[in-house]
Amino acid sequence: MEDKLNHADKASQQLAACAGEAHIEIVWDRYEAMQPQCGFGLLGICCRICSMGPCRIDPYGSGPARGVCGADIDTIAARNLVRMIAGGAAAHSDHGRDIAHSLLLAAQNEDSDYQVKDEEKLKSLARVLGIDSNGDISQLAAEVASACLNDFGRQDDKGLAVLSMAPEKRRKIWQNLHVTPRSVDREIVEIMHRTHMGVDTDYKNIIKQGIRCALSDGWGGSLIATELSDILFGTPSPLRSEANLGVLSKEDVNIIVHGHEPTLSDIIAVVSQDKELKELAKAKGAAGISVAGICCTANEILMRHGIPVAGNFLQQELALMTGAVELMVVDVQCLMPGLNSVAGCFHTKLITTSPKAKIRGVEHIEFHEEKAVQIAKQIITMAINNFHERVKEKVIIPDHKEKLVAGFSSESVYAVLGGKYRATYRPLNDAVMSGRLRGAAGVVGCCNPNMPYEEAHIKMVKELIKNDVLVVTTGCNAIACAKHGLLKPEAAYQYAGRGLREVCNAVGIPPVLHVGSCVDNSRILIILSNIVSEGGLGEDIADLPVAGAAPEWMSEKAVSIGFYFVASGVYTVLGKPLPVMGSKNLHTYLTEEIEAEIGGKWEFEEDPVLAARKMITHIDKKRKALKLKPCMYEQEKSGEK
Ligand code: SF4
Ligand code: MSK
Repeated sequence: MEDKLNHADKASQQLAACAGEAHIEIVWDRYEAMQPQCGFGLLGICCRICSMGPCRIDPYGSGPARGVCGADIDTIAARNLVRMIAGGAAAHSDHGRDIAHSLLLAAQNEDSDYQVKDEEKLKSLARVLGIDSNGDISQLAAEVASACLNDFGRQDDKGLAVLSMAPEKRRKIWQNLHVTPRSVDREIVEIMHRTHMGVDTDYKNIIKQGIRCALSDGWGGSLIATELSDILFGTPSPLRSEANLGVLSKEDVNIIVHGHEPTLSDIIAVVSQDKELKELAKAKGAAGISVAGICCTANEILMRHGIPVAGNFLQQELALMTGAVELMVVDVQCLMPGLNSVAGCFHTKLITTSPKAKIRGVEHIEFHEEKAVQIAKQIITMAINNFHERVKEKVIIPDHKEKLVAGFSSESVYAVLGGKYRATYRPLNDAVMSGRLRGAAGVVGCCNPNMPYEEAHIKMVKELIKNDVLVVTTGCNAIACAKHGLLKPEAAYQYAGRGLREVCNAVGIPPVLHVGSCVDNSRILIILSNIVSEGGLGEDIADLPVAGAAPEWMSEKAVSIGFYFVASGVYTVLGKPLPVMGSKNLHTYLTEEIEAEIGGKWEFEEDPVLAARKMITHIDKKRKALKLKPCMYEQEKSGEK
């Protein structure tokens, strides 16, 4: 396990060692026990879609070249891949649907615990959807929520209403390729249909549907999740906070919220400030109540409330290893079933809240929007009442945390760059055009025990900012960057190239901008769209000097995210490859041929510095195509080297 944690933050190293000493099994132990993993699975060439199989094709030609039904290696790999897209798009989009329902409920019930927090954003989305934005706010919220819900189950072929937020040229490309998403649910269903035994066998045609489904996630379900969350919970603006396991408190009742959805966690963040609950905590011997987050639920409440982040995906069990967590409440996605056994070694109560995500043997308190405050109070009270069970001798809170600035959104980027009086992307476009900024990169995604923990995230981001590439980040990469000090404005002095440093200095931003949770990758799409509309950098996202990466990806959601970036025209790099390496044709299609059709393509590169260099080469290629001067301080840097 040690080699996987050599580059990890000190808090994770310390608690992983404690788990080892106490013989408490955590994710890295289970990963080691699972070796060697199935080569056919890794290469994507095992099919178990029907019961004539499972069928495995040997890519080196020994053994049958086709499955029992006659499916070849390309068909099998493509079908497996697009089913991953369907899984990822479903997760994001179901999240989006739930937020739309929450907004509708809030609009219809004046006693609701939720209310519209960003009326301007509501009106602006209403205009995008062709809804008259004047009049009563509740009425408007209901109309917008209904229009968004309609995008999940439309039966016509007109395309999602929210797609109008994409640049026109891009939408035309999708139309010509027949990949314009028609409805969010339909594209997921159609993947499941097409990949059923004996339906679509042409690997390129299968990938086409994968693209349509991924687009229905990025420009549909995820975008709806982000836009409506901002309307309901507030659009983030820059704020300060802290990250890493050292944010847990020795004296307070510690509550960790984990998962992805903001509906309960946002209320917990607010209700934890309740005077009566604070007094109850004091009466039980605690100094107060501390809330901290894990994974994207953490990002949601960090962005809007400045609630500190305890950690990312691979730290969920480590957080419990502190022995200082009274209660961990989870909603959906990225929850390790192994949490329960670690919690069982301590006094920690683990609570599930979504009917979609129960864990056997774990107490379930079902969340209902209609009783949001009541349920939040019930959960916080449980945590307070559990404080006296904390065993002081077992408490190990690492002395490691980092300061950060988060809360960037497509709107706050406008305001930060353009100033209070003239919110605009012009300074950003000008900085790119003058060569002060070389370009921008979205570095996002999970962490994975199959790679040294966070090494690729940090090395890649540092290499990019050193070369004047502004980085925008979400999800677990954002938390990794926070823990390693890259979300502080001061990081620009330490790590950024001269051009990026000048830009960061001028507007007081870090060289890495945290734009939110996994669904908030849609913010990156909107930022790219806004840069195109601002003018001077081409007419389409594919023209921009930008690139994307998920250096330590793990989940199906990352596959869907990657595909919607590629399909939006972005060169996108993964650390470990997609499970397509068994199919030469599919691999060549995704990493080479697809670019001519859609403007973006995949790259697989495990070395994070080399991967960053490839992204920079791509960015330079795009600058050249736009006839822009090379990066302003390039000469100077080559002198330094
Ligand atoms: Fe085998 Fe074809 Fe069935 Fe897949 S669909 S398991 S390749 S017979
Ligand atoms: S939480 S999907 S491990 S980024 Fe969104 Fe992190 Fe990946 Fe989950």
